[in-house]
Amino acid sequence: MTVFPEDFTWGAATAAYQIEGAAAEDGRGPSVWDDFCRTPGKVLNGDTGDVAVDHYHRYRDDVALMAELGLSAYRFSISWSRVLPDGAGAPNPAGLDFYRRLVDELLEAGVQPWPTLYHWDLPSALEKAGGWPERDTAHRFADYAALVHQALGDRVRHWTTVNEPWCAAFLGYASGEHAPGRRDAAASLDAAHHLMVGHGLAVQAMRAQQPGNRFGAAVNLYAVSPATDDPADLDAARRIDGLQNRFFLDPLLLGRYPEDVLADLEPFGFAPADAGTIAQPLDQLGVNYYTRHTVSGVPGEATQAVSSPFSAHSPWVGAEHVRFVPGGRPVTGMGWEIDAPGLRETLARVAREYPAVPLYVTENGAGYDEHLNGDGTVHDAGRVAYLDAHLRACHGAIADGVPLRGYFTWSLLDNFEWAWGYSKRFGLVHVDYATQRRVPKDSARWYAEVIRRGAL
Ligand code: IFM
Repeated sequence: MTVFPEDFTWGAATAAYQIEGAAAEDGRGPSVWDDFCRTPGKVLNGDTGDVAVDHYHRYRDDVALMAELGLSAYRFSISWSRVLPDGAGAPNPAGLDFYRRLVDELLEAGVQPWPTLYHWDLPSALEKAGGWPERDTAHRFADYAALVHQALGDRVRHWTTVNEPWCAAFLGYASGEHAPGRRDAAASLDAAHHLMVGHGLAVQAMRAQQPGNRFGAAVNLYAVSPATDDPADLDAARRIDGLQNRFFLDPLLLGRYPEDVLADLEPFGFAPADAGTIAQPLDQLGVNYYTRHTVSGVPGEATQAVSSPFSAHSPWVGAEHVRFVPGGRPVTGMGWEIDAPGLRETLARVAREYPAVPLYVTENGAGYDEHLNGDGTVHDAGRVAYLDAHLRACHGAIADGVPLRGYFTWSLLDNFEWAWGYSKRFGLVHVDYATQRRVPKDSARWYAEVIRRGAL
């Protein structure tokens, strides 16, 4: 039997724009994702998060579902524009109140709340003022973090500042596949840097309020392999690993950007004092892991299944041949290769190359295009196999000595999958988007049993 430590955190994750709905209710202001969804051609089928899975109104039922599954923690995000409709200035009491009620409900059900402060839904007013490429946004983020932490910090112990800053910066400002849909390589690097600075300022502000709480960020890391040992492929792997992984891990944990990446990104620059602001001591680091990238630097056809800013609107020079190539593994419904050993490798790498920090897998899961059977079942064997393999990888990492303390699957519920709209389902629980009926899939029952036994 594969037994996990007794105090292992078993969780599931979601994000505000993907589940809440109630986009124009109770004083919520618009975010870049509201605007992006309304721009023709940006989101599949013109889908929006206006209603999403109506969690704003159904949060009590959803917390009851979590309790049924036996989750020890629930990772959710806070909508900045629900709390501060203009991103700054006067707070919206009804918005804060929603999160107070959610936290109370979770605590009552014995599920630890794990909020993330930024999961990509920048208030529109702040984007109009320049968005993340503007330094001021980092300061507004710290103010917002302090406001939310002031309201919830007495009952919420674990805090995540930013989620997947790589996506927010490079999909949002370089490739334009995500909101706000800009295609400006230089701006995307400033955005990445300011997300990091915002993280540091937010940790400082929150820690000053409650030094005993636990603070961290969640980064999306990939295992990266060169397609061959051709020097061009090795260099492509260095570049992808550099911009995808080390460009965020190094400033967070080492207090500097990787030199080789800075050389690739010239003339990107930043104020030297920022390095100290970013590298606040961390109490936890969230690792979101989905797949491995196999990359080549040899000219050839782009065969990537993964949408990426690295190809079309690269924020660096001299990398025109870097491309993703198939690694020959089975894929999920997203076209992402399934590589559980890559998770073990990634966790071991963080533990080996960076100062010790408690790690949590804050996202891991598989998206498919599934449907409910006539008998009210969803047989998602692919997801069960995916989760099983990745949890075994987590167990292996713990056996290797990695300080891995918990695992959150993405996602609790089917939800709005960004530019893919509602076409891809990641949930343990199926949602009928017409009726909002929730039906646990086979994977939900399987995960509940794993949690109950603390073992695979
Ligand atoms: O749905 C997203 C989530 O918002 C961030 N991480 C990846 C997930 C699957 O694409």
